[in-house]
Amino acid sequence: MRALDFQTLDEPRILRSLRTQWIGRSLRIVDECGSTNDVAGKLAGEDAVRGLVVIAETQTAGRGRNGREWCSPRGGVWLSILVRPHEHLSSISVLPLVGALGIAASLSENWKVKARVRWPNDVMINKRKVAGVLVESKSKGNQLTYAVIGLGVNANCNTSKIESISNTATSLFTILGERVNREDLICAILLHIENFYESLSLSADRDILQTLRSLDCSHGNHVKVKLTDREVEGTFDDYSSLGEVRIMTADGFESIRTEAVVSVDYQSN
Ligand code: BT5
Repeated sequence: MRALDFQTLDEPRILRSLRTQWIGRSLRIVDECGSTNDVAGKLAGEDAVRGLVVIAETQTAGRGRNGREWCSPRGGVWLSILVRPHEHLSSISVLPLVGALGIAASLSENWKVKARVRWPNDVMINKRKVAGVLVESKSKGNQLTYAVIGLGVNANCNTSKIESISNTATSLFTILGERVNREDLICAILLHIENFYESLSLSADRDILQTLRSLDCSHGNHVKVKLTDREVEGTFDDYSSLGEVRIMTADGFESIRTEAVVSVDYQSN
């Protein structure tokens, strides 16, 4: 395994390689921040354009869902995308899957690793978490003002050295045995996410669902899903739509809307 190398990200190099129309065309790279989601949210309130991407070399207070900690050492890819979904998105609950799918598709196509989406917001390789997605949003009345899609990808970091996640996480560096070019990785992920996002606005959810099923690893797993008002236990069956899944329980199939999910505990993954 080659040594880890923390060459810093270069904005002009990213912009030269980027093939997107609007995601990442406005780019802010910082060395360190608390959370890129907070920086993007603050800029959103200052009229930043949709598609703004904020990237940090390291985060001091990276977070996951429900206030869980997200370890963000140097060498990873920690970024947030600002989107301003209009009428075409009845619910932003599909955005974590769009983020996870964008990451899994990039890793599978461009780096030939078997990266799989684990509902609702994880990307797994060899049953270990290589990436996670955190979507946060702001509304005015019942009108969504903006959403921030936060992506954390363990690129060139050594997760086995971080005690809290050493048994559950992995990194591309660990899997491939060499470091990846993070600028290429960022460009590939942003392009995939833009394409999936555009498909949403064209109501081509069916196409995304098909890709999702081909890159999913949730099916067949025993899950305990904590919802806002109850808990559902059973076997993950399938996605009914991008925002809804079916769980086979002891009493038959139960449909769950992703927006009602507080946490998912995978018992046999
Ligand atoms: C997530 O939450 O997976 C969402 C992670 C989103 C991180 C990005 S980085 C850029 C942006 N800015 C932020 O502050 N956040 C976003 P969740 O499903 O709740 O998973 C959190 C759990 O994953 C933790 O409780 C740990 O067990 C585990 N974990 C923490 N750091 C990890 C890492 N680097 N790799 C793999 N697993 C990790």
